[in-house]
Amino acid sequence: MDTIMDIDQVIIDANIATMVPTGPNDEYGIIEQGAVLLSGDKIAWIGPMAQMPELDLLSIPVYSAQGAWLTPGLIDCHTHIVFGGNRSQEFERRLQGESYQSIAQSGGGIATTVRATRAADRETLFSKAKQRLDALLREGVTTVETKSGYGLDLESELKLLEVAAILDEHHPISIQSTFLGAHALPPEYKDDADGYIDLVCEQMLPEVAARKLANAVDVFCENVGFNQAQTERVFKRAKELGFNVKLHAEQLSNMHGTELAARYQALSADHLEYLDEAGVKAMKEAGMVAVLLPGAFYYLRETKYPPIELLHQYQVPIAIATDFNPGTSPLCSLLLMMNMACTLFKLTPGQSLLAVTRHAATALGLEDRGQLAQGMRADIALWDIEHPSQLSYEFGTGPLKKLWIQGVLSKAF
Ligand code: DI6
Ligand code: FE
Repeated sequence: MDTIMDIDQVIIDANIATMVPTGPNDEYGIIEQGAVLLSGDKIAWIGPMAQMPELDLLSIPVYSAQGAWLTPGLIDCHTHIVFGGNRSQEFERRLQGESYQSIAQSGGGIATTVRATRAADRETLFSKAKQRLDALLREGVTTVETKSGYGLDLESELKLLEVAAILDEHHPISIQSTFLGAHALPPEYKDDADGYIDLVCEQMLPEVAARKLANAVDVFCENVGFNQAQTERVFKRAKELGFNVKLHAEQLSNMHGTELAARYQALSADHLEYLDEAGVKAMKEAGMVAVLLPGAFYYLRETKYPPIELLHQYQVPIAIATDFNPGTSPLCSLLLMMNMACTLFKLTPGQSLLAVTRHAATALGLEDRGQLAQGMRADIALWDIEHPSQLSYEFGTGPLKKLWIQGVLSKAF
């Protein structure tokens, strides 16, 4: 048997949460007393040890999980990890009573980060973003999506995407880049949002496409961001250039951006606190993923909850992510987000693990990861836990024991 000869690593004596559900009562897809056979960067076989194909184990590295748990490597499907500076002083102002919006109106907020990002060199941007990726890696994260959007001119947006490409090359985590040129209005285009959208569509998008610097295109559709018509112009151009699209939608108000995103077959709509039933229905019909961001909800002390019940009722897949960014979610922990998704958004621990594995992969249009199954990427986390619900239940105990990314055992442990 060819496949068996190609096996180069074996993990035995593991309890496995495959995240391939076997029925309505098994959200984890559990294999007890299981084994995984790796061939290069892929999973060649997975199943109960009792059914494992015969192998010459003396010639292959064998890792015993000693009854600990394997899950797919976690996926953080919405972040903004590449930017300059930080906004701790604006945090102090917020604590003294100023609102996020009023700080933005006085020239702070995203504009503060744009100034710091434009001034930063590639090395500084790289080393700061690397620290954040290292923190996620220590929590079993193997894929991270990151957006541009703090440069807001051609050169600075390209700089952010180039840093993301260098991180992808030099860091074990797999990086998926999203172009978010339409994040906010830069100072040069104050009072001329349509003029800035011209720049995004006519210069930035073609350049990003030509240099293959992003997999997807996102827009901040909001009363403090861009309106429906502007969002649609970006989506049209992005689709012409072959990009997937996704949207920051209904975070602070209901702009009906989600329905627009559905018309453009967006992969996901993200945030969604102000989403209504028509929007949920549109997501279902378009096969979109709802990406919920409990860190931003918590950090802004939001009181309007995303329509969780409706999302469940219409069976819209839910993903969760850190939204790591300097303004509304400086929280670099996906395990914390899993806990918050349960405590704040009433997800079950099983739904929360699905939200950072299978559904997060779908939100990025990636079919080769997010589940442990034959043929998938060998992105595998080994946890010192007694049940996968423990990943959402407790926080701060560092339960990760080992991590394989594309079959390579990470050196961080
Ligand atoms: N929504 C958010 O929560 C962040 N961006 C966005 O579109 C906020 C970004 C920031 O304040 O820096
Ligand atoms: Fe975001």
